[in-house]
Amino acid sequence: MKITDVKIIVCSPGRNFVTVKIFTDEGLTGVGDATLNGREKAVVAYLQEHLAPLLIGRDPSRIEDIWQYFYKGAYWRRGPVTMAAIAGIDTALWDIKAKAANMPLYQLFGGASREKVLCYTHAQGTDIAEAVEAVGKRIEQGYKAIRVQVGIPGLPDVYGTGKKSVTNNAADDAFPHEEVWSTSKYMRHIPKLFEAVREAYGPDIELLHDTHHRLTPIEAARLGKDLEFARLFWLEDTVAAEHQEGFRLIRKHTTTPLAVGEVFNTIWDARLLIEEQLIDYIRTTTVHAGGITALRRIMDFASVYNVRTACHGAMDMSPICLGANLHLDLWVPNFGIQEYSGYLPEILDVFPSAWSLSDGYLHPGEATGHGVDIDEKLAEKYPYQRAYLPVNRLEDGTLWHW
Ligand code: EZ4
Ligand code: CO
Repeated sequence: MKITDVKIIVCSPGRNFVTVKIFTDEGLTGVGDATLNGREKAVVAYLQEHLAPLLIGRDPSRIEDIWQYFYKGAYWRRGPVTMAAIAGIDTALWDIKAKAANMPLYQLFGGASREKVLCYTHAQGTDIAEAVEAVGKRIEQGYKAIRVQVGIPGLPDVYGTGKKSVTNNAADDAFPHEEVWSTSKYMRHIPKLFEAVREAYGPDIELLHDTHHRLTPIEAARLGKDLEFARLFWLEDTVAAEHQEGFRLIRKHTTTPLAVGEVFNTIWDARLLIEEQLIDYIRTTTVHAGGITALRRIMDFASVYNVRTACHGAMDMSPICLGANLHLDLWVPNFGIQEYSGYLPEILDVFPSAWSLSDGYLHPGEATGHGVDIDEKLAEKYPYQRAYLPVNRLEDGTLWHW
């Protein structure tokens, strides 16, 4: 088999998505997600100008060699743009390989290790009462694990807690939305949120919380301690993990489980965190960590150290990324949980998917390949719109992590 053409498809059915479609001389095609939220066009250029031309005429079954060719062969390794571009190609090649084998992708990894994939979804509110109510709705929908975020008194709006932040898309603005942040106000309020949620729904429901990298290690240590009573499933992204050693300090002080890694691009970003067992869950996901080839390697490495998997799965990764993740999730022995924030109906129309959700569990389905496709005709109806995630500043105007 030979690769005959590579198409880069950009569409925006509510969110921007970059999709790689690879064509072969035997008529099989494969698709992969290459979306890098807020920097989409950089990946498009990287793919179109530098990678796609080098794929023509290659044997699509040589996935590992193609991965190494683009990773080692570039001299310039790693980085979100490079790794999202490689991921798009790699995912499309695995799709083709599984279709050629006439199997669902998880069979190529070694088959299913479980019947279904536990997922967690999001619930949020501008205040505690609203957040508690939102959790109740998610429980009614069958979810077993819920990430809860809440607005903070004294701060105008906080990412992931209100209407605007739910889509966090600035398509109608010329500039990213700017939010105001105060760590001390936040730290005082969050334990009250989880007191109220536990009070309302008891101990059985799994609860998670995401801090979006805004704390220092000692602040994270304190928050972890303050939340121990709530028995969280995890506390996510407490600090920016460029400084992996920072997690040693957090770990020393709290038994609240820790998750990090949605912005990691390679195994090297997580090496120390995993080797020293400084985290409990690694959040790397197919599209941002170099594809299935690279994510599988991270997952196997993590298994040696009892670190479990928890692929990032918010709406800014396409249903193709979720589909690919779910095949890994169904197989991976050290599976933890899969994030699932749901998709707008327009997105699901553009990306027909074999995966399904039932009673709080996902399943990748039994279609051959990874089971997700793109309706190119429909995608054309949703042209790209420049859009950004918000920006975060302290009350004095200092630009902050988020
Ligand atoms: O903010 O995907 O765990 N999920 C998250 C997401 C991220 C977005 C950023 O692109 O943190 O909501
Ligand atoms: Co997160």
